[in-house]
Amino acid sequence: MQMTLRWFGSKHDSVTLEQIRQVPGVKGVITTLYDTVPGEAWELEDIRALKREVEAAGLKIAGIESVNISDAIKIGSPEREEHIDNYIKTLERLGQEDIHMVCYNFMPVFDWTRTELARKRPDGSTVLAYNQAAIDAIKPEEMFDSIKNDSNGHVMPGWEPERMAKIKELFEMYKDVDNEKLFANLKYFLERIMPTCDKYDINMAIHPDDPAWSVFGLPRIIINKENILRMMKMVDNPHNGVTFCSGSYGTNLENDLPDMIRSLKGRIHFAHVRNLKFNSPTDFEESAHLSSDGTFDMYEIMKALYDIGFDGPIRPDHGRMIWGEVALPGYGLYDRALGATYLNGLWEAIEKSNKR
Ligand SMILES: [Mn+2]
Repeated sequence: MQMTLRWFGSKHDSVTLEQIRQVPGVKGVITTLYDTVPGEAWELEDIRALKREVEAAGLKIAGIESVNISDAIKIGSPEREEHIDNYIKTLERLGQEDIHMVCYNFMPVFDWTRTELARKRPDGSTVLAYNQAAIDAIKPEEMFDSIKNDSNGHVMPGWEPERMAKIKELFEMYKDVDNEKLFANLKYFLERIMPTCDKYDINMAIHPDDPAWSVFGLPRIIINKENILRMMKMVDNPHNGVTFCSGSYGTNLENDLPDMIRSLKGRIHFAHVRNLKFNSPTDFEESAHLSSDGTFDMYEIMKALYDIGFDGPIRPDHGRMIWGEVALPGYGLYDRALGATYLNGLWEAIEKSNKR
């Protein structure tokens, strides 16, 4: 595996490449072009400029998170043809620049949902949290206001104001899209892009839905072992793969995370590893990475990744806000650096004990 951190670009991120470079074992970043619009092709020159900037700091681009999928592609409306053609152009240009992993998601309207961005834990740290009762009590448009007011002045990825201004319109667009239709539209998209992925050796890594169940009545398909294996079979190409995100699949306590990892051997192209602490099955918060601070056995998760021969990029995903840091919620430097170091330690121990 290659340890990485997500980086939101010099324009948006309070964490610098120079800081990331000093986290032990981190050699790459996961990033994207933040000013692009889903459905449009990325310019080669913009990709090159991003690459130059990252490489000048002594790091490499280990993958893109995300090249976003337009609503037309998810809904299956006529503009999807042009949007998929543009997606293919983006993939070709990434491949030409030696970038071979692309994360994306196929969630309608919301990329991810939390009800609190700064829940205080007993140690004084603040974390992102989710409470189903809070979701049930509000309308989607109110959800956006609470995210906006809670995000330390940053624009949260997936919650851009331009997009959220159209929220009612978005719900209307998805009204005829159920789980089966979403599966069919995903299959259509993947079949169109796979020849390009084969040509440029690009691993597509779908991110699970977060939380792993329907919110506000919207369809959700990338939520459990059964559905993800269905997706792997429906387009049976090794480039059609998965981002294994423990914190997203793990929102549903019925998901057996190590078992899911083992069943996806050869198809996990990217891993997000973090822990959650459950206060009840429908109320959880993002704890420190350490097993004993949360609900998951992080050793078993890393062991399963090791056992299937996982060699792709991995990142500690979200962290707590600690030591007075002010940053994008979930994406401060300090706790993610602790997370990376802990995961590196687990990996070293697993590797060495396996070789004895
Ligand atoms: Mn994730």
